[in-house]
Amino acid sequence: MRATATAQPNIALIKYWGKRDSLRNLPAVGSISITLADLATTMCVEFDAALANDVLTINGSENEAMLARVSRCIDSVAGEDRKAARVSSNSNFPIAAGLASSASAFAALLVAADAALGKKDARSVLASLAGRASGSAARSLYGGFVELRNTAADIELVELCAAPDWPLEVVVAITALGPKAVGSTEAMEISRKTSPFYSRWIEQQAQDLDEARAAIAARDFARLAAVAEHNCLKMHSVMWGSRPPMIYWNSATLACMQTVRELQSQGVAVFFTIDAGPQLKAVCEPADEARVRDALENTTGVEDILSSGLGEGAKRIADE
Ligand code: 2P0
Repeated sequence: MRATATAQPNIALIKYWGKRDSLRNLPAVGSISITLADLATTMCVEFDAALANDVLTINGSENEAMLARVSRCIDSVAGEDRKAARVSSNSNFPIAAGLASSASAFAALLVAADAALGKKDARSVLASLAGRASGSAARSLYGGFVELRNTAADIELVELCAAPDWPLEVVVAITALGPKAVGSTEAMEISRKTSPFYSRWIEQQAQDLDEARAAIAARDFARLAAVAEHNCLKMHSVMWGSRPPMIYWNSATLACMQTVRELQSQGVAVFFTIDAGPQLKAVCEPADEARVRDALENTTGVEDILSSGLGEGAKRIADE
């Protein structure tokens, strides 16, 4: 009753921000993301009748803070009447760095728990359960360009384009490490309750999704760049207009945006996106990766750079 799985974080180009059902963690809007290749979380789950309670280890240290969420996620696939589990999670990138570590963690957790139980649930079922644990985690079950759609009572995931069919690179400029002041779950609720822009955000999402889907189908970089930057800045406008306001950027985030603008003016095919944190993610074509990386590395306030191509969805791997 032991299995190991790996999953990569994903970066939303058309963002998920807001919930229509907090209890079931159903998003208010659809979203489109790209799954990364080189950053990964590996999760090992072992059910053991000799254990009294679930035990969670993250990067080698026992972790109490995330344990309840992890246990609930295992219950969702195993049922509550189950053996306790020993869970160990290892990521090759900084967690709490605004890189959606919860997405790769819960996607890998569900694949590993399902395999350890010998259940062989469909990917779509695991994606739906991952979404209950963390909205963005549903997308990490799939690779390449992934759309999360709302259905009447649930979500469904569609792989719009496999990773090798449109190779892009993501360069992440890390401007500050450490946990965010307000977590996404709480921030989304504050936006829903207080931002005067929230209802327009919800109303306009379908047209941004249509535009991004068409750009991806046509492999039209400029078209995707325009709608992705627009959607990102619109999401942040919702946050800035909330009470209290939620400003996740720092001065280096803005400096990185300026760097991307300068690269664009020099004819480089690159665009930025920013999530609920201060890191800037620059998306570009592989031929421009070194130039984009170099420009961001030399931007004031950038502490570290990570980069990755696009990869596959969560999968089981051999036990370590
Ligand atoms: C996204 N974010 O689409 C958006 C953009 C942050 C900004 O999904 O409450 O950790 O656990 O469902 O998935 C981050 O929120 O939120 C997120 P919950 P999650 O990637």
